[in-house]
Amino acid sequence: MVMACAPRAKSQDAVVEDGYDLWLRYRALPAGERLDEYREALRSMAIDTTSPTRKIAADELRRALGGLIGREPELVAGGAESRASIVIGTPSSSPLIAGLGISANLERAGTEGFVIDVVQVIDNRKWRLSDASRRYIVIAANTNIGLLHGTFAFIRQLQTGRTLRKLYIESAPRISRRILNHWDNLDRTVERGYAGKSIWEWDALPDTVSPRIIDYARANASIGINGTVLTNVNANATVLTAPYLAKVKAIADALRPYGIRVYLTARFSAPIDIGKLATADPLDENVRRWWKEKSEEIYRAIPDFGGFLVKANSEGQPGPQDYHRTHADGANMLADAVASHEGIVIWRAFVYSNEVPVDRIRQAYDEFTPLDGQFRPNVMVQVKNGPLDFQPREPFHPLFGAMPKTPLALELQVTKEYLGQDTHLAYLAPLFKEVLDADTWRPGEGSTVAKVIDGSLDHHRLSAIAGVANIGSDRNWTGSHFNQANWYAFGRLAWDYTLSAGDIADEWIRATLTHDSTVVSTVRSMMLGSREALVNYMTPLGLVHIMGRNHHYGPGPWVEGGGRADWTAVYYHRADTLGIGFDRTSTGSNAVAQYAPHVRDIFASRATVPDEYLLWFHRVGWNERMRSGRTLWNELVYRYSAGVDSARAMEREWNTVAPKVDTLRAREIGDFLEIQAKEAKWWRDAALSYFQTFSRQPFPPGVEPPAHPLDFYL
Ligand code: GCW
Repeated sequence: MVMACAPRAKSQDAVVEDGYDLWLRYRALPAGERLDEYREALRSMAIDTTSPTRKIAADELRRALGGLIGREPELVAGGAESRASIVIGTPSSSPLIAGLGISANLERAGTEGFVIDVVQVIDNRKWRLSDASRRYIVIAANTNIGLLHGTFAFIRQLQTGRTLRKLYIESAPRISRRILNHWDNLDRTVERGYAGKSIWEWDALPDTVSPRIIDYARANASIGINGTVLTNVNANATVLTAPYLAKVKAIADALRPYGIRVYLTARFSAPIDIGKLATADPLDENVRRWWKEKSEEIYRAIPDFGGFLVKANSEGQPGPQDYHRTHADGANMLADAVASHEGIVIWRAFVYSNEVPVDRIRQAYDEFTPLDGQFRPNVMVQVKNGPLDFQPREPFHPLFGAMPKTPLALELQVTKEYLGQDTHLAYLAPLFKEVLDADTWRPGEGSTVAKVIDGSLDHHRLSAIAGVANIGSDRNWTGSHFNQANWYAFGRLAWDYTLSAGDIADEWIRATLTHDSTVVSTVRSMMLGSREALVNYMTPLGLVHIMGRNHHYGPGPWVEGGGRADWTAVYYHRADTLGIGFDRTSTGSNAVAQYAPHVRDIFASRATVPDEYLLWFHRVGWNERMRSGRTLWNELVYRYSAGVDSARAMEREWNTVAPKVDTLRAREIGDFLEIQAKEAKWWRDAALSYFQTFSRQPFPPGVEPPAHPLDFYL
């Protein structure tokens, strides 16, 4: 039955676009010079498909060209490589590539990178192309995985309409482990997931591996993600039992040809939960043996198992402190269990004790810095971008400048727990870049978080970045079309954090939505402004954690009481009739002292602290003057209102380009932007009505008053 409200397909809709194809959409490129160039240059390919990964690369390229230029390349038989227009291979799979003399370039590509070049080969010597009549596009790598990455990068060139004439790309990932963290439970619920159920169909596994897993692998490989933690950090030891390990093995086998390794979360009490031991004390011999044997069992099934991710002694999870041992004792015990297989342990620094302390955000630093230097070489400590919890904006975590002897992994949240979840458009590349580019100033200027986590600053062998996944069983994978861009941006930045947020948005739009230049530029500017808009209408000027209790979606600045103070809003904003903000300078909790002196001084002084972190570090009187010349109260009203204006503008801008986008997605995106604009006003009105009870001041003239009295919002 066709429902009355079903959108009528536009005449140009060839197929119903529902978002399933992500950025691997491969719809026909628009007619024009570029398409002609591609059709001329890309007629045939030579690739030895005897390896599963090379076969995947070949199939992907065939599919991409079939869609983008309307013609699949002919596969040239082995031995006749020089007749093909695209040659894909490693020096050992391709005699032509072996003879190209590009070993220095390939050396830089490492084990996962690649080289793409346009070359002419005459008498087995390589010539740069000038007026040549015969040229090859070469996708070369040292490994099959490198070839797959190179193939996807080449496809990206076509999707973004770049010329092939001067093509030369040499690329290798800056961070070696680029991992998604799924907070997926074994009952297929997803903690902080807003896109349906978990994609891991545990009941059907291991006999059936859903085709969605293969598409998940393709999507991740296309952006260079090479690891996935299947299970929630609030862990269930059942995943470590034999029947579940058989299921995990089936997933690992499916992901392996795409260069993706599987990791699991380890519940610290597993030796008790499933091992019948009386203790999980990390120094107990039986416990150590149990983990060793468990690890051997895992590696027998999954020889390239990545290792364990652990949340311990945090928010009620068991951990070594239950036995008066340290985080290092716990991590090292697990590290010893996986070391002989080159496994690693990723130990999370997101810890805070059950006794509510002076200032929760100080705790990870206080607990972990004394342990620097005590971890085994195969332990990484994974630190969230900010010291609190994935807020719309936080300053960078001070641990990034404080543990030089320990390889640190950066944990970002791709799922937008505190940023409007599935409905609101908030493109996160600017947030990710903000933390990657932040300068810790330890030991000196230029010591950015990016250089800490890529291992270069302190010469670590291990490097990692993690993104808490936003992926689920929803047809469009991520609950909204725009949320796909955050998965994409995470992968792209994990591979190369020097890419710009704008360029990544551009790629994503062209691959996912359309090539129409008006749509591209409109959507690009919407995306780039979206996170700042959200910060303004939710938590301007350094406010944090004023979302509703537990769900963290709508406004809840009035939330107080309940189990623990540091789960309430009032703990964080501290508003009263005198002012608002958390004093983290030396007159308050002094958390600012956790930064290097240069950074500390900037944050600690009212004269130099950036506006965006003002109320995070300072308590400010309602009538104090801001840089803008406005009083704090008026500035707050101004920022909240600016956020609403931006959300409304996004809705309007979308409506101008929506007719150029396929019907279903255009409508779904439009619906969510409408919700966002309404909810931005809800946020503004609720928060300002509440804060007004403290400021006791009117709204400045000309400002739209809240739609309802405060009671309405509570
Ligand atoms: O962001 C908070 C979430 C919890 C989460 C926790 C964590 C997995 O509200 O749902 O638990 O952080 O990162 O461990």
